[in-house]
Amino acid sequence: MMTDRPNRPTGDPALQVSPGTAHAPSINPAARRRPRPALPVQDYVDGIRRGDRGLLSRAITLVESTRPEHRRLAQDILDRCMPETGRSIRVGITGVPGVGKSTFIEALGTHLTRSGHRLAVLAIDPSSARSGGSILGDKTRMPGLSRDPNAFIRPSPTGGSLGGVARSTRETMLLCEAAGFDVIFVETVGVGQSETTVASMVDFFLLLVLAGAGDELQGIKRGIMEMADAIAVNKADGSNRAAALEARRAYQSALRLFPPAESGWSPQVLTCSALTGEGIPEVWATIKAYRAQTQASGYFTRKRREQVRLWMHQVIEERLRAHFFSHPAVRDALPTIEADVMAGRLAPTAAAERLLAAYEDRS
Ligand SMILES: Nc1nc2c(ncn2[C@@H]2O[C@H](COP(=O)(O)OP(=O)(O)O)[C@@H](O)[C@H]2O)c(=O)[nH]1
Ligand SMILES: [Mg+2]
Repeated sequence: MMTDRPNRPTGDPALQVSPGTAHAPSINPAARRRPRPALPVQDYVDGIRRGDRGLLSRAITLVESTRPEHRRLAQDILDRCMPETGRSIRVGITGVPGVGKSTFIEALGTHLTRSGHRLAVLAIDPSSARSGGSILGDKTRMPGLSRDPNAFIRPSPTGGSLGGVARSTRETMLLCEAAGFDVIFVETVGVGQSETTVASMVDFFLLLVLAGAGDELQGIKRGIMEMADAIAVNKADGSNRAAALEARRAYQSALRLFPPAESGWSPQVLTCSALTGEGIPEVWATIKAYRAQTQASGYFTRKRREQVRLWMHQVIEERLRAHFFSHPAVRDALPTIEADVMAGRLAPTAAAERLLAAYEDRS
């Protein structure tokens, strides 16, 4: 067998350029199709530390992989990167499709990189496998950031549960911090459980909304508003400006009805235009004010500590659940017991006990 070792006397260079060699053309395409072999752990770590985007991307691919050997390697890389993590401000950004998230990230992002920040844009979109494209797939809405050497855009991993996507996004965030990115945006689409997940991994949660004809508060779940550290009414431009200011007042009164946040921070309502850039620096000023206030009070650090504690517990719960359901005894018994429960022949608690007993007996 041929190997990739360069000093092996196979005559590769001659084969590659010789038009009359039958085997040469088939060797290289085949070599390209092989998955790239993993590097030693320290190569990734050194690469990430010096901000090598290629190695950062490859490490993220390992983090997203489901193969056990990739996962182990990813954990080793993360382990060694840990001392370099945490020195960023993590901002979650949510809002319904069409509200202008991508345009907003482009506007605020370029504002930040121009003033010397390094920005990583990540996403959580568990629907991306189904919809066939990640919410960050529309890089056309971020033409500046896509080409910006101080910005790094990583779409949501496709497939997998929300828990799995969340885990890899959290770990990707840490790798980006180790690579020197000091601002992290985590984008999510305004549906389902993904907001709660994003809120659980960021310092600051921003909700983008639109002005509507008197129905501003419709369609936005109270729970999402309650998580927001700021609400920005986007598209406050042209003939929409007055309506945006009206919406701002409506959100301000709505927020006043909520109990005071544990952070001690009063959520702000702003207006902005991602298209014209108006109000964008003010959104950043609000984020910085939040950081200053909560760092001074100690809440910033407390919140992060609590987040990693909960993260650890989530990993344990997910691992145990997966172990339970993949256990042969459980897999064998589950269909019958489920049918018995659904037919009312067996009480749910008794059924669960039976399955747990089967799992514990044979594990
Ligand atoms: N007038 C106006 N249009 C905007 C603004 N921000 C985004 N848009 C437009 O709204 C549409 C959806 O924007 P997009 O960023 O893709 O929204 P996303 O689905 O939330 O990512 C696009 O046509 C944008 O050009 C804004 O501030 N003002
Ligand atoms: Mg978008």
